Amino acid sequence: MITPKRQEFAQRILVVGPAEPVDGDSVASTSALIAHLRKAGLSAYTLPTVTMYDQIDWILTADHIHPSALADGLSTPKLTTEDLQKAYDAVLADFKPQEIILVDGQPDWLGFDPRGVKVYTIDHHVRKGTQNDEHAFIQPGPSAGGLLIEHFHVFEPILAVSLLTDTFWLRQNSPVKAIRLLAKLTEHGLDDETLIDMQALLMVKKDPLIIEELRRSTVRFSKNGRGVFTVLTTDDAELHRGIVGELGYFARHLCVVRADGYASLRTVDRNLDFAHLAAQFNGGGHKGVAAAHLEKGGANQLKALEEAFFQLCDGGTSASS
Ligand SMILES: [Mn+2]
Repeated sequence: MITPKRQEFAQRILVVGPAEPVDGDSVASTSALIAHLRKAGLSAYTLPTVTMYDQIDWILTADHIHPSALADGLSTPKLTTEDLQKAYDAVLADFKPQEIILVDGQPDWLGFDPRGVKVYTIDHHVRKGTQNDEHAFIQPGPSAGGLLIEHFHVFEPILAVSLLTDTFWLRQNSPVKAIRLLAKLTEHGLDDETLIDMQALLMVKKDPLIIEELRRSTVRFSKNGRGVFTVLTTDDAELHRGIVGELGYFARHLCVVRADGYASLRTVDRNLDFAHLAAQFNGGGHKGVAAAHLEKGGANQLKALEEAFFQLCDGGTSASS
């Protein structure tokens, strides 16, 4: 087993996920690491997030966020912020974190200028290679929370959320490893009641606006019908997420582009590599789940992404069909 080079943490720590995507892994890992560090007598907080989804909005509470970032104008009642830099600067001035720990994202996904405070990254996105030094612990795994369990001995039950959501309920992304790590959590307080409650909270009713937005959107299928390319009229992150979920019932490969240029790519085909495709459009991720960032209203870029996506869909071989 790989032991992190870095063993000790500073007294005042700011724990954050990447600015985007905010997901079950980034939020649960942030919550778990804060709880773990506080139990060790350290002072740990996070920042408001740029977006939040109903399914996971119960995981981070006001208690996790540094009070300086909760001031009027810096964060909303939903504990999100429109200006991550401003929120960070307020915390920097009052709390003076000695270091920032970024969980579940590459260093350049921080989303704000750390103003010289050193950043330590714990991530399971390994496209740019693994790393284990004073700057980062980047190793493959089912989720960033999984790395916290296995390598940092963080056993907070909330990490079950990180493993379930990042493996899509043990369907992909090292599910057997995820099962082993979940088993470890059961030795540290994860019981039936907790796991049932967590899963109930993660399931929310679908928003009927998903159907309306789908009607307004441009939806095109690849020649073989296995891929769908969708351009939304909204940049609402929650609707975008809902539509990605729905389209998964219709196609094996998805690309859903938000009006602000954020694009989600997904496939259930292990022979396709969407991380590589996303990397050509200012993004990254995993082979099966990746995200790209287009310029807002960049018609040429959009066309290029659509062509490259359909080329993969139509040319890519399929393992199971
Ligand atoms: Mn993750």
